[in-house]
Amino acid sequence: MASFVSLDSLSETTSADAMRQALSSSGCKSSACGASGSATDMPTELWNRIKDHPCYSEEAHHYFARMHVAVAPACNIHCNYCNRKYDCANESRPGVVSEKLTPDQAFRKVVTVANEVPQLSVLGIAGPGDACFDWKKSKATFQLVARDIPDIKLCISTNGLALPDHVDELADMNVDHVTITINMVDPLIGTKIYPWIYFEHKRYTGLVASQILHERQMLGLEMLAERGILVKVNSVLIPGVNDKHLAAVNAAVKARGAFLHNIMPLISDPAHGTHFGLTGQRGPSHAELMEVQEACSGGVNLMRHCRQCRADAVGLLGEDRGQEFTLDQIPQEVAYDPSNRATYREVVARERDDHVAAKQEATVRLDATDSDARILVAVATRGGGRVNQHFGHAKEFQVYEASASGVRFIGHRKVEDAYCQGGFGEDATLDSVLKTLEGVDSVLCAKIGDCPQEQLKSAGIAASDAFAFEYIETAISAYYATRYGRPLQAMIA
Ligand code: CLF
Ligand code: SF4
Repeated sequence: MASFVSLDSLSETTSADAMRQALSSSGCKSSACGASGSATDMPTELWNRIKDHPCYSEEAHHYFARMHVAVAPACNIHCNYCNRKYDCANESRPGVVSEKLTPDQAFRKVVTVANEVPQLSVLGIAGPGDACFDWKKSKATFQLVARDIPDIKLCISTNGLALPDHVDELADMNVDHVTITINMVDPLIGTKIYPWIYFEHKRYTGLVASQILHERQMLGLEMLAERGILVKVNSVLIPGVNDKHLAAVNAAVKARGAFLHNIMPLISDPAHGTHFGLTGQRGPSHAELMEVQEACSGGVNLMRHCRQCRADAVGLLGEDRGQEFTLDQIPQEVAYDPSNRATYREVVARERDDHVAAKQEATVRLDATDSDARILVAVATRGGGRVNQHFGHAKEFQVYEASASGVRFIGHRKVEDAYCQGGFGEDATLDSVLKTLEGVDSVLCAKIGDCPQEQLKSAGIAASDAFAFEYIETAISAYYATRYGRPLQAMIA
């Protein structure tokens, strides 16, 4: 259980002090706070700041959407996993290019999306270069949007080199969520990742470059934490380069007040034209990623639901509606209408209360099984925290660990090609789905045909649509109880 910091104790200090106290005395020691936490696990003030942010709260990502605007193309460092033709790979999937926008175009796009996507809660700037180096455009965009949509959360992602120069302005603009990509705290390791940096009108290479970058990242993090701004640290896991080092990164950023640590697998492909891609540097397997996450457990809370989205991503994490909002589809004149978002929030508030009750029931049901079994369950979901997607339509599965002690979110697995193509199942794509599901014991979905169900069974994976449209925790606990517990009827009664 998380240790709890009472609201009374928070009210005796300043907001920033309170937040630091809350982070150091509850969140960061607990596996419940941060990405996987909920209203019952943390101080109310902290929960209110993350509950609608799909990246900072795993629970929120079932309900709320983010959008990125690609207003910041310039960058001041070079990363060996980056090709400057594409978006910043520190926050975005490498190999994708976004349509670059001016602040005015970005503003029109945000208003258009806010009117049409009621789930929208966060505006992020994550490139396509570095949002703090290309500061004027990032700042102008935030100012325009905050003027018309004051309740939208502003979020920024940076490599950290220029960050200390803008911390005060970020605080003044109410930017409450900042991501810094920190891949090392040992500059020697940095030399394998960063060939050069550009700092104070000068280019640096080798150890000096990494030393400067490291110092600026640590300074930026400390300055943000001092001001009570929530900092997420992204680290790109590069096997053989920093895999054994990320636990030290986790400890270092924890000591400086980071709120979350997101360990992202390197995506490396010769077709992306990056140094790592061209020199055969591979990315980690699912198992290697889980091993590093395990090595970091007990430190800063880990984000496990990142989708490595594009610098122009729009929608719930895991879906990308960016192509519906390209510049040619955005009206020249736009006016913000808050009604859709307001109605959606009322509905979500009710749904969330229901969901909390369902989770509590699931915990009781699992506990009653008294079983030693620990299984991985993959869920097909379109959002809302429910098992609500057809097996054949799933482009990703959310993976949970189920045991008598509870249901724990582990991460997601992307599917190269959904099984159902044009209304029919494809054997070729089923092979790739099976590979995606490696190590998973069971699949829960809204519907599955006899044929794929049999093939999954032959591969040792049970599949069921018996819990369609239930909350994920309800479905998993009921499924687990049917396999390992007393008869389901007795559990539910
Ligand atoms: Fe964007 Fe990043 Fe803000 Fe989220 S994304 S700037 S914190 S609003 Fe989220 Fe996308 Fe992962 Fe980033 S899923 S890549 S962590
Ligand atoms: Fe590329 Fe981003 Fe690194 Fe700049 S910070 S080099 S845009 S990955």
